[in-house]
Amino acid sequence: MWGVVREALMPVGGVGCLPMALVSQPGRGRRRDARALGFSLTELLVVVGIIVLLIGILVPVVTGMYRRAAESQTRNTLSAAKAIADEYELQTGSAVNHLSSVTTPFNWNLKKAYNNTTMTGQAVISDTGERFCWAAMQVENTARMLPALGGEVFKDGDGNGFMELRDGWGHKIRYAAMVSHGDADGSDDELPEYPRPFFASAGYDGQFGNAETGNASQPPLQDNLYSFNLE
Ligand SMILES: [Ca+2]
Ligand SMILES: [Ca+2]
Repeated sequence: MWGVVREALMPVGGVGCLPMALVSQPGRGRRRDARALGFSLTELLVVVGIIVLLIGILVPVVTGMYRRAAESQTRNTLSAAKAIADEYELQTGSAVNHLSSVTTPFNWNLKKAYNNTTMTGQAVISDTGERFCWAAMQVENTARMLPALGGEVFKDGDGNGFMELRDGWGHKIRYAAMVSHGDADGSDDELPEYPRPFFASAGYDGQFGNAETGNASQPPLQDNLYSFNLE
């Protein structure tokens, strides 16, 4: 290979400073003409190798940049959500209980999701993040704060009629709070215990681990993000 490169780069032989092409050398001229028609296999392999090397370097860099941006956006959302939860508690005297079932007539959330189409009936909110959003939309101050997070964060991404918060990867953000029997996370045992209401993102993998059982088959907890890390 180096022989090929050296021959291509070295000043060509010939008379004085005249290039080889201008000097009559019938045999070598034919060989160069043939090579000038295209790349040799060796040259192609070198080019392909360089491209593969560049992809190998660039893909992790771009992936890392995307992940850091998503994490940054998620931390901002978690922090903002925590501020909204604090404001809710200030206004109402208690945190949103994430375990109580909320049965409500189809409401603002549903109208918002379905372009103000009027619907009737009852719906039960089972998702903790949707329950928080629904409760916070009933209080004047927090009802203004949630939409201010933007349409990519505060949305009804699953189209079930209830708004939720989404993290930087588009996954639902969970909500947990202390309940009367003293269990911080109740039945949501993939969320850690914590004495104050908090929000949680499952991170880039979109999965929570199992904090209480330590089940080895569950994904690790390390990439999850919690609002209480920000305090
Ligand atoms: Ca929803
Ligand atoms: Ca995770």
